[in-house]
Amino acid sequence: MVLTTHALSWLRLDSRVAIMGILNVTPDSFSDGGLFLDPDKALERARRLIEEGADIVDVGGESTRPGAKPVSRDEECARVVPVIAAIRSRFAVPLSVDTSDPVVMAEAVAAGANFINDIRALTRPGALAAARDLKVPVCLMHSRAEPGTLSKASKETDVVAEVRTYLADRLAACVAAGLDRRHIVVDPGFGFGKNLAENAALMRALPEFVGLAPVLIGVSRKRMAGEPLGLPVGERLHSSIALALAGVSAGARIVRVHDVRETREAVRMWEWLYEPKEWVA
Ligand code: 9MG
Repeated sequence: MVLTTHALSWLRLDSRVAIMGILNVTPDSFSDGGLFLDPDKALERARRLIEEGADIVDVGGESTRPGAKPVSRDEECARVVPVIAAIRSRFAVPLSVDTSDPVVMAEAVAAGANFINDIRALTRPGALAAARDLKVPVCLMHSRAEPGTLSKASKETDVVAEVRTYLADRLAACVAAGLDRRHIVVDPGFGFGKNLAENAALMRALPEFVGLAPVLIGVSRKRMAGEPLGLPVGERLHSSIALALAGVSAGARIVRVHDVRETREAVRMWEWLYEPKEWVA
């Protein structure tokens, strides 16, 4: 599927919140590692996400959980490219590739991806140029550290100012490099090197980010959805939905989740209440 309309208009973010379904093609992701490494299982997972109403499916081949092993470029391509190609040959759903590597970006887009989700905000060598040349929308996420060291990275700083400044700077770097500003989405990176209090502060301050670009949030099953209530990873559905709705109330327009159907219903109810004129089922 080639999404030719300009910028992100195909996600219709002005009229609804988009649900991004997570497809981890990894052996070691924190909540579903190893479940979808087999391409047939990955395709089945994609089918389910689409049936449940995902507006975009995010395919990733590198785990970002603390302690995760780095993955080589070849291995990352081998994990995500055939899966993206297989989904694209069967479904018209927009597809996102969760990667920081410029070669993986290019191969994924050639296989049918329409969006780049980069937890390193295009800071890897060659990533800015690749995103510019590929001309697909990009999510720039803030992270304080490499995934393997995430939980040790929190600092004694004003996290909101730090993240806002970082995202504004990366946005400016992208525009200076020739990316279309309308192609850019920002994400404060919940959990990425931030402690619980910092994650909470970022959620409360989310309205300060919406002036930069459309905001994407990822809170699904994360530590901040578990630790405050003492919930293990497998029991974080309701708390994840509560956080997703807090984010939507604060202005987030894309929500990255494992549990599409449940989150979508909650978000659509919120829209029915608070954005009735624009509400689309
Ligand atoms: C890949 N990945 C894991 N968590 C994420 C989050 O919070 N945001 C984005 N954009 N990507 C994420």
